[in-house]
Amino acid sequence: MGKAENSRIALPVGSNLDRFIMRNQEGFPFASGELSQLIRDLAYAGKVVNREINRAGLADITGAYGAENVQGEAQQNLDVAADIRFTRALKKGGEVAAIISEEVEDVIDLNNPRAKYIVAIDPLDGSSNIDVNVSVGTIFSIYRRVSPMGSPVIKEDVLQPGKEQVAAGYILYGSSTMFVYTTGKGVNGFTYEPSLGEYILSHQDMKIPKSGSIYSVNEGASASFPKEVKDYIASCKERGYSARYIGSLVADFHRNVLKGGIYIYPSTEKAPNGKLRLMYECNALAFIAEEAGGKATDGSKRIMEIQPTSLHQRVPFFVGSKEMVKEASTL
Ligand code: P6P
Repeated sequence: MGKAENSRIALPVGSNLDRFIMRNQEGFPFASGELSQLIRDLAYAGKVVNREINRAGLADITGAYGAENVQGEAQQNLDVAADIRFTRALKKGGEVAAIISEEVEDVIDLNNPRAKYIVAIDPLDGSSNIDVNVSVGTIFSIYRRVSPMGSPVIKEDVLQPGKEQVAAGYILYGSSTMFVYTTGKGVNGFTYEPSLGEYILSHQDMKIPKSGSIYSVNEGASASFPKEVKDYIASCKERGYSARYIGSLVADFHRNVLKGGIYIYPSTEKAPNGKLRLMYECNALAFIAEEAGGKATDGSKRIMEIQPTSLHQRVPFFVGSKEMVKEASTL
């Protein structure tokens, strides 16, 4: 796929995602449509998951599944359901060679000989919030495989630094459901209209304000925060900033993109390397943040420069308005 041209895609707000994807593809002279189809497959699975979340309380699919994921976290029924939906959609779509999922310990090799892409996904982030009707999200990164198509997927295909992403996005299941993504030509947001079954362009060329007055961090863990994080949070309080922490990364991130702000999950006593996972949470949101004019670090270096060493690797995460992340990071 050729280097994306600099032109931003201009479509009237109100266009649907499908038309936008096709217009976006025109900006990649060598594109043959596989990435476009892959994004459609993800968007479709998001519609199915959205429906299941919206009726979770009625269909008795909330609550714990009764098993733990590879992280040792109690899986919620909807974690498992969402993982199945996305895996099935990507397998059927035929564009994906392998998946890295928060819910599955090893790489899911789809044995698809003509697939070019690797997807890293958190099918349902913040799922424990579903039972209390708080927004949750799906986060995904898309990479091109480095080994020849048709050959077995290898470590180098899946452990790629975030700067190699060809696309990334999130689906926010909130008061409305939104599909937000980038292919390296800016960030665009689509609001789902259930009566039409369509995602409609509602937030064109999203930009994070250079600075802001919102900080998102779980201060319950602040006793063991690194000193520079404690000092930064103290400075936010001195400046009268607002503390906003939903406990769902996608929801906190999305609000900070729109209003300006910083989300921090630093290293803590309980999570010495931070809690969030590089491959299917931090890299995707870092790509989006940078494409929207923001910044993402692990507190000292750019998230997308980090060479992953394991599928479920955790890193400290500082993301949001460029000036705020710079100030909070010891760059
Ligand atoms: P804590 C949800 O489990 C999640 O991965 C993110 O969505 C959220 O921001 C964070 O963890 C919340 O973690 O330790 O503050 O409850």
